[in-house]
Amino acid sequence: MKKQTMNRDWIATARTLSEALPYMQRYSGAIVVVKFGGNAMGDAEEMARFARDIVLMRQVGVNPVVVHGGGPMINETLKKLGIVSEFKRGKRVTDQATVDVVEMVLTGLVNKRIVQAIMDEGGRAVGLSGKDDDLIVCEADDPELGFVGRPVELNVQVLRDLFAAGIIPVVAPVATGMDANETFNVNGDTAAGALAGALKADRLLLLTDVSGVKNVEGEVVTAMTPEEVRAMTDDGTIAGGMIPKTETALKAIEDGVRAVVILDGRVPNACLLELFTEHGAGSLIRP
Ligand code: X2W
Repeated sequence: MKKQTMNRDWIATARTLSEALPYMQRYSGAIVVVKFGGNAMGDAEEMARFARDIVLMRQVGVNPVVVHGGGPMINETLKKLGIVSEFKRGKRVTDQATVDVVEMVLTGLVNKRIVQAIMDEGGRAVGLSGKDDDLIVCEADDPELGFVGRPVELNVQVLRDLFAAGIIPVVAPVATGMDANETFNVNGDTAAGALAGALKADRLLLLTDVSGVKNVEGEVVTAMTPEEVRAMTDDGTIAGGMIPKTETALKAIEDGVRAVVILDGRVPNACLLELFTEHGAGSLIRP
């Protein structure tokens, strides 16, 4: 009995691989930007599973770019240091002391953990922030928010150089300014959308801790056009924390990204489910 069950499992595994072939062919050479939010990161095991998916993508010829967040990790360090932090319209009000902590936590702790996790799974990863090779140059987003940046110039050649070398770029959303010595804190979704737009990426995957965009009945909408997203925002169906994500998605599509998917990063192998199976995951937004 036991032997038979085992045989069935292996046959199913082989079939899954076989069924993935058309998807692997479709995405071979594609650029896929993956936003890995702080809330989607979870424990070491979940981090390892995410890293494994990214390494698999690279292995089958996809060019993945990981853009990470780390809001909860920034909160924890600010708390330890006794620095009070508040958010306005989903963005952290960032003074000089805060931007120093943001840069330390994101480009240090969080970025290197992800790089290490990818290396541990047998991939090659290099971590960089928006400052490296002037990848993301920002202007102040809104005077009320302090050192929060809005990307105005993207220099993505360094990412293409890394793709050509088979290296997975891991980007921390900290940017440089137009003036010397400026440092900006950039919302992770905004940074991922801007990079995906500049790369004209085939896919932008926004990994979060909700299952997707929901309709009035509370069901996840699996496919939407930008027009439908606008209508659902106008009538209040899309609200709260989902708004910055759908806004990022619409802007990325305007900039030339082929499709954006908002999906639950806590679902095991979320990226593989989306890219390499018929099932897909979360909400796909495409013209
Ligand atoms: C974010 C950057 C990190 C981020 C912050 O300071 O929290 C702004 O709000 P998640 O984990 O993706 O939320 N920056 C301007 O986006 O992290």
